[in-house]
Amino acid sequence: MELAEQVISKYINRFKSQPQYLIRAPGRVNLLGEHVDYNAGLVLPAAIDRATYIACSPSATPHSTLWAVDLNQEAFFSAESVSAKTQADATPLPEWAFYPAGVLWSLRQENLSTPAMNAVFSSNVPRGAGLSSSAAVEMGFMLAWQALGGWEMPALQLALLAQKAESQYVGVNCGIMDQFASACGIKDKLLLLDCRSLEWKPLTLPTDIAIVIADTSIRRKLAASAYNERHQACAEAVRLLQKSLPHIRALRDVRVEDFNRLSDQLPVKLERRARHVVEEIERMNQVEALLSAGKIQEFGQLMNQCHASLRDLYEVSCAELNSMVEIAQTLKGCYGARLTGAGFGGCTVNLVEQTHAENFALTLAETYQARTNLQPEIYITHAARGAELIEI
Ligand code: NG1
Repeated sequence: MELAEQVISKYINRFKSQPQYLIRAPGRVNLLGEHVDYNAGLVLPAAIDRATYIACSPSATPHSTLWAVDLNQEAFFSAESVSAKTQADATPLPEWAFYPAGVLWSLRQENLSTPAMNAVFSSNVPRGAGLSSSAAVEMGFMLAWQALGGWEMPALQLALLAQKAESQYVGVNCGIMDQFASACGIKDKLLLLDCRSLEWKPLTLPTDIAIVIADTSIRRKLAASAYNERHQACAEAVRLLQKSLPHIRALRDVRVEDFNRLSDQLPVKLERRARHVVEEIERMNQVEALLSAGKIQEFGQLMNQCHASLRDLYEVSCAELNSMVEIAQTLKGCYGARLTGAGFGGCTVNLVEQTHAENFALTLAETYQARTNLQPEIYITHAARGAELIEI
């Protein structure tokens, strides 16, 4: 049974009625522009064909009741209780409930109507794998409360409110990329987003190129604190560079030549972190021209350079991600391979010639398993539409 049908049938069993709404909100994969969204740079994500599905209806109780099918846990909370980060009976919110509770908190700050709901949800975006399972949950509940509250807001505005939930309520000081991609995805398109102006445009990959996701099966540990630490390092680098470049507001504003000239003003570790960002933003400046001209080989080279930089300078890779990338880069038909998302475990993204994609996936899985003794999951993905209400 499809996941959408499963959540509907579980809803009917649990709440003894038909759900009023069904929502689908996708995860995302990022092709290039990693760890630059919170440095005001450009990113290139696509929504993917894996998503969170939510079946929901208004509730007659004063609190919302949510069943997370994948964890087989329920939480119940109200607008008042989430302000105190608790459930309606004052017990602590379970960790997974911070995402929907954060959405409720963020919407209440805007004084938007957020009626209590009964909801059942499930996701096939792997958790902690760099594919934005959290943004999928957040965007799903954004749409749920939008439908139940009877108000409407542009998708990008919803994404900004979801980002606020993640950074100020959940406590991961993230950029806008994930929520944007989940909200604004377009079928078969990559999304080139300027994280400063929030202007964006769809870009097309040639039809004979496949996007292959390879899940190392390693899940992140302590990723939130390491992520926040990288964020702080970038802010600190800006502060130090401002002594020579007073006009800069973010690492986006530092040109590679200026950085090279001034890099010895930064402590060694901070220099490596900032160099990744400055050079990655420079790589991103080439993307539109390369993709418009169909120069996939050159684009793939940028992906490979990005991985090396995340591994050696930003230090967010791990042995398993490096193995997956090294193997992929030797295989026939592979233009580029790199870790995707925050890193510290999770998935790689690979651009592969369509005719070689099946073989690529098979050989990559076999070789990775032989080398690491771990069972990876490898799949060919397609850029998908963003979060939406589905007719039931
Ligand atoms: P993932 O991999 O989904 O955790 C994180 C951030 C993004 C972005 C990337 C790195 C969250 C929720 N999202 O993505 O904003 O900074 O890392 O490019 O932490």
